[in-house]
Amino acid sequence: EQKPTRRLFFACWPDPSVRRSIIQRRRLIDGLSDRRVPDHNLHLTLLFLGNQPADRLPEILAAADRVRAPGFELKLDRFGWFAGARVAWLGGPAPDAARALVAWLGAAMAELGLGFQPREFHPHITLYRRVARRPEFPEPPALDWPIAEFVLIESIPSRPYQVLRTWPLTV
Ligand code: 2AM
Repeated sequence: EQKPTRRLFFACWPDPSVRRSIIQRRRLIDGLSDRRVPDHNLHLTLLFLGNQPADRLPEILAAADRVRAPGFELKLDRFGWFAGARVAWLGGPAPDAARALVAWLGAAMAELGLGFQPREFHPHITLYRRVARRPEFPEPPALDWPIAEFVLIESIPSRPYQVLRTWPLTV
């Protein structure tokens, strides 16, 4: 018998204005593949947990409740492409405060004994999937995104991402 799981990740979730700005920039690289990320799913992953036992969700929420970290500003100033994942993205440098938050979350989740494989943190918003080779990218107008909260997202196949909870960033 298989235990129910939920596919989860921590993320920064753009407000409507930032979402519009991301979509504007995406227009600069229109049609890269037939797998454009839907507008309503655009996000920046902080920590990917993947499939976790559904009955651990209350502990995951409680652990994130204990996170105390300051807000920060993300500068998204370049397009890029990951060869392995074959995704094209809008991204930028990782501020120290963002790295600290990711480290905090990783430590809190590891403390719960959850199995997940942390990847190096490269702040990016995936815009297109299944992009077979590195495109020629223009330079986007820089987007300054003030981050004052983080969220836990659940991903269910063929449904919009669902924000399960939002936490403020303030010390
Ligand atoms: P991606 O956008 O670079 O593909 C939901 O799948 C989110 O979690 C996406 O933002 C995706 O990143 C990220 N993600 C999926 N699998 C991952 C993994 N193994 N490690 C880190 N992030 C992952």
